[in-house]
Amino acid sequence: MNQHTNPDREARSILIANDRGGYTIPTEGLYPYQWNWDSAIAALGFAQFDLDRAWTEIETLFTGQWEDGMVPHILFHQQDEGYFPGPDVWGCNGPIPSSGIIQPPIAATMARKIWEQDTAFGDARMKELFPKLLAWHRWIMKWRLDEFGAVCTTHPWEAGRDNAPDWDNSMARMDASDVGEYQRRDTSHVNSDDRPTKFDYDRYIKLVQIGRDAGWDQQALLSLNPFRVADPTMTFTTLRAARDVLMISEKLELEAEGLSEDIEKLESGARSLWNEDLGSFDSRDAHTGEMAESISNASYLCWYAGMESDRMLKGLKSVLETVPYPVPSYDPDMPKFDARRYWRGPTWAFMNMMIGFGLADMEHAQQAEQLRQKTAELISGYGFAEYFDPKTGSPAGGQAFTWTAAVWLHWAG
Ligand code: 2M8
Repeated sequence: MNQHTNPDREARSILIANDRGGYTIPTEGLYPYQWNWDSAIAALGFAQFDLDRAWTEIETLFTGQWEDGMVPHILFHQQDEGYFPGPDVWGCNGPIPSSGIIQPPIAATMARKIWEQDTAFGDARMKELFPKLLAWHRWIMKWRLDEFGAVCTTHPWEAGRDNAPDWDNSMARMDASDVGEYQRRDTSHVNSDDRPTKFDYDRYIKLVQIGRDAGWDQQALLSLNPFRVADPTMTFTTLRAARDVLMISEKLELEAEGLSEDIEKLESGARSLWNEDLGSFDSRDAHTGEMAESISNASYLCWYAGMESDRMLKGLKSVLETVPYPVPSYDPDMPKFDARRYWRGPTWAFMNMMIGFGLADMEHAQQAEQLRQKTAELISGYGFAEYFDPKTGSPAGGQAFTWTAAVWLHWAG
């Protein structure tokens, strides 16, 4: 452990150093573009010392919004050879070169927090942003729901938990034998043992090819895309965003027709992800109906979405007692747990923060505080890494990472 003596200062300098003018890259080298949910978290970090810059982060993200309301998962503002797949591989036609998928819609929730903090200009900035937030919500309701009202991810990158065990069975059913040659860039920046495997990467790229060949036509992709999994990340974040958008519309007297019905639909969708045998919220393959049997950190986002669960609380209490640096992205008692391989075990500080928001909102103040303190210990002890080994705390992935710095400033520190 290497104590970081002035984490406040360090966190601010990371945000400033990763600022590319109106948007923030997750980390130098590995991720040189604007990522959707990373930006929403970055905005919370900026809000602690520069509210104007916080709004700008989210506003820049929405400059990439497609005409139909979709907000891409990556905006390629400036070409950079250090990342693959770049804009040419995605072949999209939005207002800014971008990817063709989304990420968990947390922007509305983080924007609400900034709006509540900004008593001077908050209302004006929010009124501008609001129709864009609503359009994105409606796009998700139109294209991503399964028959039960749960929200699907159509690419492992869409849920943001790239190589989570949740997708293993669905990925194994996919044929990527004709994906062709390509050159990964991620493993030239960080240790390949900490990254997704080639088996997974072939399928990530194959899915991009399928989307591009279909011109990112969502109607066509409903049948063409072999990967469609209803998952807790997409479902809980969409539900929470819908609640926040509704609340904002009421306060600012803005039109938001149909939102209450959407919330009801999403609540039943969220309940449909409950796996009684596992005792957890889980993912479900939308093509086969098969549950993934995965307890992940996304399962614990139920409170963030306003869903109470005694079983989840019991599970979380045990994780807080038994795992030195919680919350692991995958249950350490399960055979597929891997302490360093990305979303198959490691702890992610920003996920902790969102779990913490939910716990605090639903009157589990003690667990929220315990999680906050443990996250603070992790960051002040091991630095601003992309993610951490939940058993030893050892840092992994990219360094000087934007969302870890933002979490420190807004919540943990
Ligand atoms: C990771 O995902 C990107 C693809 O989107 C990658 O591995 O290339 C994930 O951890 C994702 O959640 C995150 O938003 C992104 C940037 O930090 O990196």
